[in-house]
Amino acid sequence: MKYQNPVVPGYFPDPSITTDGNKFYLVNSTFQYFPGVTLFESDDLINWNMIGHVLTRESQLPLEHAYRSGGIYAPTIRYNNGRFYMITTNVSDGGNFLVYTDDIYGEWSEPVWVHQQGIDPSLLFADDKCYFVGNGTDENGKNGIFVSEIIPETGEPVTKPVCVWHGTGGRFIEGPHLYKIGNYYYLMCAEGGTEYGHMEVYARGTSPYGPFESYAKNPFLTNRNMGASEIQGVGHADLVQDKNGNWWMVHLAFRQIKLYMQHHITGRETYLVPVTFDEDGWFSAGTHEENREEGIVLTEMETDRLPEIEQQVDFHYTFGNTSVGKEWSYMRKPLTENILYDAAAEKVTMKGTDASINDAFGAPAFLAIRQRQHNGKTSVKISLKSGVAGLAVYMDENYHYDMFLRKTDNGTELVKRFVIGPAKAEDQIIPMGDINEATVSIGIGRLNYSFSAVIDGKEIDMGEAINWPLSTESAGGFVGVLFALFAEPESEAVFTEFVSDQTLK
Ligand code: 6LW
Repeated sequence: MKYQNPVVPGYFPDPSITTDGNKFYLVNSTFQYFPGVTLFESDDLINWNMIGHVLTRESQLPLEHAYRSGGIYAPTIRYNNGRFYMITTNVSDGGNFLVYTDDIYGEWSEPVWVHQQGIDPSLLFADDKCYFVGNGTDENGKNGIFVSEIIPETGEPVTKPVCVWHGTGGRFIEGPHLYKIGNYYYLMCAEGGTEYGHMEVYARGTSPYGPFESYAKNPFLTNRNMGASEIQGVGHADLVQDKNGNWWMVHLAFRQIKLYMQHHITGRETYLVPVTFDEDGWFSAGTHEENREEGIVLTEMETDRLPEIEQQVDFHYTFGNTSVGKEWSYMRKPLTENILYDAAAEKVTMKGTDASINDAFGAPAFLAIRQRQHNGKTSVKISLKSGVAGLAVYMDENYHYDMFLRKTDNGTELVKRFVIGPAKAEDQIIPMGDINEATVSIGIGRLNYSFSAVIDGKEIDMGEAINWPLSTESAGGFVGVLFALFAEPESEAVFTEFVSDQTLK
């Protein structure tokens, strides 16, 4: 059968996977957005149903100091003895910590802080021990992977961290995961940075502390030589075994818009590739088409390891079929008093806070859902009571395109605004007189967004804009584009009739 990559499209980076022997579970990093660490379940590895988030309380997720793409970095999920553990880093507040739960559908524990350097922490449960694995800097200032033993329920160290591997020489060794499979410990990491040179490498040894012998064909998974491929930035992977004994790997990558339009909009996403062990216990991953030594990743993957199953690649979101805490995210803080989400009435009432969507910090009245594909349209009806409220296609506070209503002394107006770094342009202003309501739409294309509105039954075409300024290549950072409902300070509005249709083709 054929399946489509990414298996979780849209900004769902740094995937980590585990299984309780029944289902598969997946987590991703979430940076400055609340709640934190998306959590999915799957029976077949290609269709992922969102359970919700791991970090759902402010006591677990202080994001006050989280700058854009700060906050929660790469998580790891592991299952051991009936208990799930998720370990991650809050780079803006507190560093490395873990939480655990015995009920994957329930609440997770309060944070257990693990006072060790580095990012991308991971756990290995083996032989009744729990190993902490993370990246860091050795005494010579060189990046490497550190391993120590800890007590997971308290975070207490049992042994001192030891630098066990420096990787194969690529920059930014990160995303380490340690496994015990048969008689070997396998240490797998990303190198090359999370951009176009990204790659995955591994080494193995007979002790968790090494010495580790590097696989002869490293990097074993990368698209860095695949200039014409839509998929770029392949790395940061995690292994899992299915019920039939087959091995798989989830990893992050992104979809560039075109061969000569090298930018991406939807952030880093989650991909799936098959993994094969040879008789000497070394593994390879992805496909080896074009006789490449390294494994590569394609948008359409052929496999005989899965039965014929349909895969969900198109998304239809409304206020009725989504919820806050699942598809919708707040900025930094759950603003339940300012943002009333009424699923039954399919409406959201928003009151501004003291923060604007143009601010680098603070918690504006903001509720956002991911852009997951490159075709479709997002629309919402806005009834403005006061101030400024609208719909944005939003990368971060410095890069967003907005369609908003604004009250002025001469009545209400509809504004299309581009915020592109230091340039903030109100591109079109349409006076609405004493009408306070409009449906605004942002169409999604591969290269452009298009803008339109309906005011008093009259359709208005408001043109197109190239999407490049909102891309990661322009804005920087680790997240992807979102569709955000917002109300500015001293504003109030009601949003209804939200529809976001997003399709692969
Ligand atoms: C992640 C690390 C990385 O923790 O970026 O560039 C961080 N690579 O692996 C955020 O995704």
